[in-house]
Formats: sequence, C-alpha cells, structure tokens
Amino acid sequence: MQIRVIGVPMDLGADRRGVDIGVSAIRYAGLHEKLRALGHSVKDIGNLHVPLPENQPAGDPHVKYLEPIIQVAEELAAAVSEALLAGDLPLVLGGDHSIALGSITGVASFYNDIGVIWIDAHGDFNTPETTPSGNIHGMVLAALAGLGHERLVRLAGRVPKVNPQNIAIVGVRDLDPGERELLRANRIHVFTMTDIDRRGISAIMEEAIAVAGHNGRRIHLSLDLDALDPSEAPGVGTPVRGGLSYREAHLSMELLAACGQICSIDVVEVNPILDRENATASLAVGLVLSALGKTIL
Ligand code: 6HN
Ligand code: MN
Ligand code: MN
Ligand code: MN
Repeated sequence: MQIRVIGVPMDLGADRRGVDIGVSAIRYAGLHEKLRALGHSVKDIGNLHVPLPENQPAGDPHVKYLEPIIQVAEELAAAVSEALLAGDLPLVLGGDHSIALGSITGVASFYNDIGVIWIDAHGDFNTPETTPSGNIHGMVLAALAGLGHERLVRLAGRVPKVNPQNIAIVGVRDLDPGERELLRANRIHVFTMTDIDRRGISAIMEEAIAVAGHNGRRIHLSLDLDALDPSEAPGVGTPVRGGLSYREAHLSMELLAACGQICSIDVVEVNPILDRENATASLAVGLVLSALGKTIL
C-alpha cells in the first residue's frame, strides 16, 4: 500500500496544551521505518500550517477558535482528497480531534458514501448548545453528522459528510448530558465500555464494522488515543479510567485491517507533555501498524 502521511499540529480544539507536538512524537516513535518494514511505501508531505492560539482571540466561547479550525479543515480536506485521488491511503497525524473535520470532509468528497469508526472514550457529539467546554474537538463528530454550528456543518458544501447511520463509536465511557441525548435522538451506534466488557471486543468490533462498512462501503478510522486505558496511554489531554486494554486496542485494529475496507486513518490526541517516555506515541504507532496489516504470526 502507498501511505501518505499528513501532519496537522492542531492545538486549537482542546484546552490542554501540547497535542500540537503529537505529530512529531508519532514520527519520532519510528512510524515511517516501521511502515516500510511492513512492506508499505510511505510519503510524508510534512505538516499543514496551523495558526497559534497566542496570535488570536478564542472568539465565541461556545465554539472556540472556529475560524482558524475551519481554515485548517479546508486545507486538510484538500490534502486528503488529493491523496485518495493519487491512490494513496491518507494517514493524518494530530493534533487534537478537531482535525477529523478536515480529514473526513476530504474522504467524503472522494467517496460518495462512507462509514466512520470512531474509537474514543468520548462521543465528540456536542453542539454549541450542549458543550460544557466550547472545545471543538468535543463537537466534531456531531458536525460531520450534520448537527451543530452552521459553519462546521456546511464546510465544503456537502451536508452531512457521513450518514449518521454509518457511524460506529467504540470505547465510550464519558458523555455529557446533552451529548447523550443527541446520540440517542439520532440513533447513533454507540458501543460503550460496558458493551465491550459484556460481549468482548471481538464481537463489538465485528458489529461496528458491519454498521460502518455495510454494502462494502469504505471506512474511515478515527483513532483517539484516549480510548485506551490511561495506564497504557497516559499522554492524552482528557484521560478517562476504564478504557481499552493494549490487546483490545490491537485486536480492534487487526480486525479492521482484516475487513479490507479501511480507506483513511486519523490518529489524534497524543500529548507528549503529559506522556511518559513517548509511551503513548509508540502505542499509536503500534496500533497504526496493526490497522495496516501487521499480524503476530
Ligand atoms: N476528545 N465531552 C468533553 C467536551 O469538552 O466536549 C470532552 C471532549 C473530548 C474530546 O477527546 O476528542
Ligand atoms: Mn475524540
Ligand atoms: Mn476522546
Ligand atoms: Mn451500546
């Protein structure tokens, strides 16, 4: 496979500083050489330009840094659709989860009907009305599904980017009250940690793949490292106890690789300032390898 790495040092969608250097931490953990050792060819286009919060006001407290986040999303969408057009698999490194607005918009402009598997401790399904923080990383999936701030929802014209029925969220254990209502009202397939504990990760991932990949449609994987238990992934801005184990996360990636429908990936929320010896970035690299075909035997 030809992998095209796109770095997005985005730090405007979340409160804790440091996810912007997640892109470097993931590269330093040996991403390229390990992908090449797996047999892939890798091209890295470097980082997109992301404005600094130091240089501008946050603006509306219910949707902070809206304008610069939209500006980056437009650029990222173009970079992602260009990669797909060239036959490459876009691997987008974050940065906070607000970057998925751009990556999924890019995928949706290339494929008519896509599925999304969103692996996360959170739902990222707030709107400006329900958000407790005003942080766009907590609203991005709702926006992609057609809900929330007009400017986020209408990015690049097409609404919604993803049919809400084609979304599967996996690993959830922390929802805000209004966000939970929205997930229920829109009948989003949410696979919580309770579901995983009860039924096992293998059954849950198979169901998630069936939801997102029905009829063979292409699947975008959005991997928020805070889905993992903080004992495995300490370097994230919004850790929540009770997450995926190391093997549950790897098996999820292995099952995704085996389904053969993954067309694009984001890896987000790695925060090296909060990490221990680059453990979270190394874990991220290992998970990407499993998602791109690495097997034990
Ligand atoms: N993430 N639900 C919280 C909020 O501020 O909306 C946390 C969101 C975390 C988002 O981890 O990508
Ligand atoms: Mn997230
Ligand atoms: Mn999260
Ligand atoms: Mn459930």
